[in-house]
Amino acid sequence: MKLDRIFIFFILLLLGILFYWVCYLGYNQESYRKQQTQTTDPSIVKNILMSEEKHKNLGLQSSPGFLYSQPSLLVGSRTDVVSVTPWLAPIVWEGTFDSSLIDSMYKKKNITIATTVFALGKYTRFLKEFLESAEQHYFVGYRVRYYLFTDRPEEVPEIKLGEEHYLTILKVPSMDRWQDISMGRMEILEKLTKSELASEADYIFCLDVDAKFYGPWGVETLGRLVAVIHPWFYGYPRDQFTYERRPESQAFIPAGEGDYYYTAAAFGGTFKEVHELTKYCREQQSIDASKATEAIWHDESHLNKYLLYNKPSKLLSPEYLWRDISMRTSQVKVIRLSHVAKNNEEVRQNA
Ligand code: 5GW
Ligand code: MN
Repeated sequence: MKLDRIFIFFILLLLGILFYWVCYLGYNQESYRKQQTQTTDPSIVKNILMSEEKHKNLGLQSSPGFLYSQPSLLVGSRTDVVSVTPWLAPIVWEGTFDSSLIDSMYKKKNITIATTVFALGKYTRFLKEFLESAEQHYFVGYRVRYYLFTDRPEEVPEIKLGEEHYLTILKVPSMDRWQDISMGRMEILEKLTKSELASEADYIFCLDVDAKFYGPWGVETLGRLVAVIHPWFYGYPRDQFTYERRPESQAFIPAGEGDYYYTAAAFGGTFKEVHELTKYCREQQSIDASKATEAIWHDESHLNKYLLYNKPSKLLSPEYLWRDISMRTSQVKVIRLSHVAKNNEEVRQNA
C-alpha cells in the first residue's frame, strides 16, 4: 500500500516534469519562430524604410495643378551663355531654372544642407557680414546647419538665425601660414564628411568667409558634386588658366588639358563626394609638402586637378561667387555671392 503511493507519486512527478518540458520547448520554438519571421519578412523591412526615407528616395515630384511657364525645346531663355557641359552637367545661370517649380519639388523632401566656413585669425571680422547676408539669401526656408571653424570663438558675433538654421562653432588650433590653413581646411573637411554629422545632412557646401550674399542661393545648386566657375577666368582659353604647370607638383595639369577653372572658395555636393574630393586634396598636398613643393594656388590647384578627372555633376556660374559687387558684366544678371574687398597684408597678419 505504501509502495503503491510512492509509485503513484513518482509517476505524477515524472508526468509533471514531462508536461513542463513539453510546454517549455513549445514556447521556445514559438519565440524562435517569431524572431525568424520578424527579421526575414521583407515587407516589414520595406515598410520601415518607406516611412523613414520615403521622400528622400523618390525622385523630384511636382504636384498636380501647380502651374508654371511652359519649358521650350526651341527657344532658350539664355542664348548668351552655355548652360550645359560636354558631359551633360547643367551650368546654372539666372534664367535657366524656374525657382518656384524646383522649390515646390524640394520642399517635399525635408532636406538639410550643411555649410562649412573657416574663420581663423583676423578672418573672424568677415563673419558678421557673411552670416547676416546668408540669413537673407542662403537656402531660406530649408534646414541649414552651419559648421564654423575658428581659433577665436570669442570673436564670433551673435547673429539672429532664421527658422531651422543652426550654427555650431568648432574650435580649431591657430594656424598662421597659408599652407597650413589650406591643407588643414581640407583635412578638417575630410574628417567632417566621414563623421556622424554626415547622417544629419543631405548635402554640404564649403564656402570662403570673405564673401557676402546679395542674391538668392537655393536648391538649384544641389547636386552630387558641385563646382563653381572661378569669376576671373571664364572667358579664357584653357592654356591661360592658372593650373599648376610644374610636373613636380601633384597638381600638375599638362598643356592642352582642362575644362574650366574652378574656384576653391565654394564647392559642394553629397557628403560622400565631398569626402572623396577633400581626401584627395589633402593627400596630394601632403605629398607635395614632403617634397618641399607647394602648388601655385594651394588647394585650388589640387581641386582643379580632381575636378578635371572626376567631372562635377553640376556647375554653378560665376553668379555664385563673383569678384566684387561693384564690377558688372552682361552675362552675370544676378550676383548671389561676391568676394568682399580685403586688405590682404592686414588680414593675413595673424600674429
Ligand atoms: C589666407 C591667406 C594667407 C594667410 C591666411 C589666410 C587665411 C584664410 C586666414 O588667415 N584665415 C582664414 O580663416 N582663412 C580661410 O581660408 C577663410 O575662410 C578664407 O576665406 C579662406 C581662403 O583664404 P582667402 O579668402 O584669403 O583666399 P582668396 O584666394 O579668396 O583671397
Ligand atoms: Mn576668399
